[in-house]
Parts: sequence; C-alpha cells; structure tokens
Amino acid sequence: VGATILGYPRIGPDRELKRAVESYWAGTSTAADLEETARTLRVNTWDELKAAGLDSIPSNTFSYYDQVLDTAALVGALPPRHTELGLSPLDTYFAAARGTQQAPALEMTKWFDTNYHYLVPELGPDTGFALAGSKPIDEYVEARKLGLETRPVLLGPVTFLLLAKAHADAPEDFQPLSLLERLLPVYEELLAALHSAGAEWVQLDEPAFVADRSAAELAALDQAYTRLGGRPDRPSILVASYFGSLGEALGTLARVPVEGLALDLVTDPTAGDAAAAQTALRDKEVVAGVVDGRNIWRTDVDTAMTKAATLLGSVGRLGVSTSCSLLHVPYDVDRETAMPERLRSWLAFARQKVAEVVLLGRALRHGQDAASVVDELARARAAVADRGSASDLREPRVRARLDSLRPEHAQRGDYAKRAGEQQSSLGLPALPTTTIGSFPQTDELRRARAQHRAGQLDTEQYHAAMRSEIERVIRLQEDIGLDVLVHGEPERNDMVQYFAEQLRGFAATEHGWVQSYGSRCVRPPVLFGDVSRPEPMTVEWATFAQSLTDRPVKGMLTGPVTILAWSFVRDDQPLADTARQVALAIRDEVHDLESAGIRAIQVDEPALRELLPLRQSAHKEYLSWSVESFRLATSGISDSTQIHTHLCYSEFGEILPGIAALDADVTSIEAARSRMEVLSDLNAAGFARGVGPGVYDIHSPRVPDVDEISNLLRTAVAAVPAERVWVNPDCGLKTRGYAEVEPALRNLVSAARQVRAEQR
Ligand code: THG
Ligand code: ZN
Repeated sequence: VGATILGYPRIGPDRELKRAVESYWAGTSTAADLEETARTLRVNTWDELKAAGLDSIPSNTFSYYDQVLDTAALVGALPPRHTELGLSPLDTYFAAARGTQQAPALEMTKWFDTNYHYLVPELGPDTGFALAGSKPIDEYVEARKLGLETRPVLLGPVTFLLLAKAHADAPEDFQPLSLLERLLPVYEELLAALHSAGAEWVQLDEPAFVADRSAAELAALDQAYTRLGGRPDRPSILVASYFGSLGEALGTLARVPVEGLALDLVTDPTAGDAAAAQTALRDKEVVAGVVDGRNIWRTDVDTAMTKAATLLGSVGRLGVSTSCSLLHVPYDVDRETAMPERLRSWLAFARQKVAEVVLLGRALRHGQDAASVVDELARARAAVADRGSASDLREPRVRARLDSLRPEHAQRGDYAKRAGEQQSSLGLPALPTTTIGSFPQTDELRRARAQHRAGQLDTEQYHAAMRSEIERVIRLQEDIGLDVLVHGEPERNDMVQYFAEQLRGFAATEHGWVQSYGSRCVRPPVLFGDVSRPEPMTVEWATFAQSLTDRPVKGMLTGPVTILAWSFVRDDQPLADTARQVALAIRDEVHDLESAGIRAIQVDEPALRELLPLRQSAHKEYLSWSVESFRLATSGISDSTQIHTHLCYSEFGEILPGIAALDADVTSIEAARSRMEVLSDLNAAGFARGVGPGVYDIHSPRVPDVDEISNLLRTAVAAVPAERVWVNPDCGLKTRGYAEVEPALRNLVSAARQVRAEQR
C-alpha cells in the first residue's frame, strides 16, 4: 500500500456536489447533469492524488449523500417503503435519504465522535441481502480507464451491521448483527467482482471496533474476516480502523487471513507499540495513520516518523496514512488568503495532508537525509517550531485567571432556594411555554446579512433591520401567548461561528466547508490560541428585545463543549484546559446579560454527547471536565437568574447523570420522537430540575395538533411534578418557515393551557 489516505472530501472544493444535488432535487437539472458533476469531482480527486505522489489511491470515497446509505443500497437493504415507490435507483436512494410525503427518511445520527451524520440502516429478521448495485466496481473501472489503479473503499460488513438499527416491526430482541451470515455472501460476491475487474487491494472499514465490544461482536469480526479472507478470488484486503485504538480486536485482526491493517496512531500514540507486539503481524502490511485526518494542524514530522518507526522490523511491510478519512477536514488551506499568514502556515487541510503523507512515506523509505525530502522536512519542522514558539497563543491574563479558579467558581446555590427566587422574579404559570431560541431565517434576513458582508448595507442599517425583525418576533410571541420569549437570533449564522467571530483566539475560514450530512456543510472555526471575550457579544440584542416587553426574554448562548465540538481545536494543550478558557469567556457574557437585566439565560450544549469518548473507561474524565466547564460558564450569578440549557441531536442514555450534574435550572431536550421516555430516564438518573421535553419534532414541516401535544404533556406530568415541566418544541426553529411555526406554536400554547387547567 505504501503512502496512502483512507478517504477524501467529496462535496467539491467549491461545494459543487452540494449545488448539483440540490439543483437536481429542485428539478432544475437532470440526473445526467448530476452524474456529470459527480464524475468530474471523482476524476479531479484522483488526478490530484496521483499527482501528489500517493502509492495507493482510494476510490469509492465519492458519495451522492452518505457512505452508509451507499452500503445499504449496495447490499439491497433499503427499506421497502422506499424501494416500493417505483422510483429510479437514484431517486430511491434520495427518497431513503430525505424522505417523501408517504415514506419518512432513514434516521440520521452522528458518525462516531465526529460532527458528520450518517443514515441509519433499518434491518429486521425479514431483511434479505443481495448485491443490488455496482458503484464500487464502476468507480474502480472508471479510474482504471483513466490509467489509475485504485483501492476501493467499502464499509466493512460488521461495522455496517453494528451501525444499523432494528426496524419498527422487528421483534424487541432483534439484533442486526444476527444477519452477518446472510450478509457475508454479498461481500464475497462483491470482492470477487472487484477481483475480476482487476482490483489489487480493497479497503474494508471497521471503525466500530475502536469502541468497547462484546465477546459476541469480536467473534463476529473473527468470523467475517476468516470467511472473506479465505476466498481465493479476491483483492488483498486492508482492514481499516480509526477514531481510536482497537484494543482486543487488534489480536483478532492480526490473526485473520487478511493482508493489511490500518491503525490510528494519532488518537492513540501507543497503538504502534501494541501492534509491534503482535507476532501475527510479521507477514502483514500495517498502515500507520500518523497524519491527523480530523484536525487541521500541520503534522509534527518527527513525532510522526517516530511513531511509524516503532513498527519497523516488527511488521511485514509498513505503510503511512492519515489517521482516518479526510472527509472531516476542508480541501485546501492555500485558498484561505484572508487568514493571517502566520496562522495559515501552521495549518494543513486535505490537500496539504496528502502531501505530508507522501513526504513521510519517502522519508521512511529513503531516509530523512535523502535529497527528495530534506528541504520539505525542514520546512515542515520550521512551521511546527514556529507555532510552538508563538508567544501570542498564550495570554498571561487568561492563564492567571485559569490558575486562580477554585471549585466554588463552578457551583451555584441550593436549587430549592434558586427555584423560589426565580419564581418570584419571573412569575410564571405552571407548565410555562417557551421556544429553543431561533426563529425562521427568512430570505430577507439572509439577504440583509449578505448585503452587510458585501458592504451594501452599513452597520447602522443592518442593525436597524435586525431590530425590526426582533420587534416583529417579540410581538408575534406575545400574540401567540408564550411565557418566556426569545429575540429569535436573526443576527446569527451558525451558533458556533457567531461566537467564534467575536472571541479572541479563534479564526474563521472562507472556504473551509466540511460535510455535516448529505448536501449540508459547516465551516468550523479554528481555535488556535488562548480564548477571551474582548466585549459583550449578545447583550445589545437581548436587552433591546427585553425593552420591548414585560415578559421575560431569555438570553441565548452556546456552551463551551459545543463550541469545542464544532471547531477545529488546538492540539497543544489538554482539551479540558481549552474548555475552561471558553467557559470563562461565556461566563463573562452570562454576567453581562444578568447585569443588563436579563433574568433567564440559556446556554446550549447540543454537542455534549458528541464528544463522549468511544471507550467507557474514558467517560468519567470527559464528563468531569465537560460538566465542570458548563458549570463554570453558568455560576457566579444571582440565585434568581434562571439558567436554561438545550440538548439535542443524540441519544442521551449514557450521559443522563452528566445532564443532571450540569445543575441547569431548566433543560430542554429533544424528546418528541421517543415520546417522553426521556423523563423517566432522567428521573432514574437523579435529575430533579425543570425540564422541557420537546413536544413536537421541528425537523419535519408537519404541524402538530393540540390533542397530540396535550396528550404528551399529560404523559409528562405523570412522570415529573407539573411545577417542573416546561413546554417547548424539541429544537430551534431557524430551518422552518412561519407557515408551520406560527400554527404549531399556537397549538403548543393551547395545549399547555388545557393541561395547566387540569392541574388545579
Ligand atoms: N452548527 C454546527 N454544527 C452542527 C450544527 C450546527 N452540527 C450538528 C447539526 N447542527 C448539523 N446540522 C446542520 C444543519 C444545517 C446546516 C448544516 C448543519 C446547513 N448548512 C448550510 C448549507 O450547507 O447550505 C450552510 C450554512 C451557512 O451558510 O453557514 O444548512 O448548527 N457547526
Ligand atoms: Zn436543538
């Protein structure tokens, strides 16, 4: 394999694929137009990787939407509700991804501990697998016709099943992994087809095994690769692991009859020693993932070579690679010409990381003094040394403040006393109604932001436009009859980007798009230095909104863990220290909001679950610093100031005790789909604060009727005392339109009034 990467971005350097699929969905272009854009993207990627000098180029890293969905389609496992719509294969695929009027989409969830979302396959005892497509073969052949030998990348069969869920009609105890025997023949057929097309290597991704796995799951891994490896008519197999270390699965994968194993030496620097100790790897190729595939810092080439060198002499052959697919980083840092030049010189995006891998491959093969690498190694060392010595990454004031922190800085007063004072301050009815924070972002608002950016609207005009929107949203909420109002966030783009733009220690990118799901992308900010808040960020908007009404207006902030999770974060200090710095910046804002007369402040942590380590053994430490950083951000204020938080996008089972430990006065939580089950789970975890289980799903345009909401509320008040129950949608409203939002909120208020009346 030599020098390689495990995968590459596919949305296009200028998000060409996003535009092409969205235009196809809108009916303004044809399937042929879309296919042409896709083909151009694939060819450009291969050409670039070839020219960069990789020894092995991956293929089948392209996807119209998601690689897990691709796999489900490939093995004939899309749900009947989508396959029976009578659509073309491409439209069936998009129907599974996005849903149709009659057939809801597959569920979407986070890809391990990243900010990428995959579509969850739905399987049951009745699922029959059959090779139902030829995408990996077609793309292999497509590259081959261009004179390029590639290594098709497939999601491995065991991880595929472990990422799937039981479909709605499956028996309660059904486990997708029980379908392994049925699935393996499809993979055998696929390997045989790739073999006869000429493929020398294939990559099978099994990242599920960097998390804790049962004996049965490890046995399934053994069974799968003993069987696939035993086939004579197949390419050489590289099993790829990433996002952590394999633990027990390392022994299994060393033993089974496959030719190569890719390891992530970035998340676990000791993984190389563990592999070197496996005698079964002496006749295999081990691909050392030493270039961070998830972060954007230039690689420390000496550390990388040292890590890779621990394997020299212990394994059959040594390859070098990125730690994971480059899907998680933007394309090209050279385009970031607006970024300070010195900062830019410390960064590597996908294109630069490919060059790093090639350089490391050459240095390992020919030695560090070889003419082909000497200058480039020197430049790489100089950049890393420059970053290491940059004094402006460390702010004495921030450091001193961190050093002076004591446990009481992350502690609020007794909850019962707080609840009493908040009740006197806010005067809310039982079952108070509120929203999560954002209101629809209209075309008008987007236009105003774009015009302001382009200089066509000066700051005063732009602010006037925002104030008039805030006034409209406040009047609407009063008219609907909500109890705790919000200003609606018209001035914000992304909830992390908005704060990063105003905090010291962060830099924005212009072109640094990363796929979040399907055609949707985010532009994570770069957290490069010590973080502080030069001036108030949201106070002007919040106080303007509060000045318009007698009802309480909630201040709206993003929490420290979510800011970290959705940024590229410095790797030169523990994440916990960086979290504390961000927490102090948010704490300053909380203080200023309170001083300005804001009586309720929401600090959102939707990504709290996302950063939870994949191994149980690391949970305690993570929850300790993440919870502490939230508390640090929300303490040091009056008992009468009510702290809210909001959590969404995930299953919270594993972190319920952490949610309780946040000690927020009110927690709004996505629950519309799990029908209030979260409440009894929270009770069991010892949670005893205000809670707003989302009473309808904002991810769908459907307007819930009053009975539906009031029934949910009756379930809620049966599980939790009515004085602690809040009534709210399950997430922000910015992606919706007023046509749905207004009737949905009116129904929500009516339902709350009904159930409130029943409480007397
Ligand atoms: N912000 C960030 N990360 C996130 C979310 C977020 N991760 C989880 C979840 N929310 C992902 N959801 C979305 C929803 C919408 C979009 C992206 C991620 C989206 N993006 C626009 C697009 O691709 O067209 C671009 C937005 C822009 O112009 O800034 O619609 O909220 N960081
Ligand atoms: Zn949400």
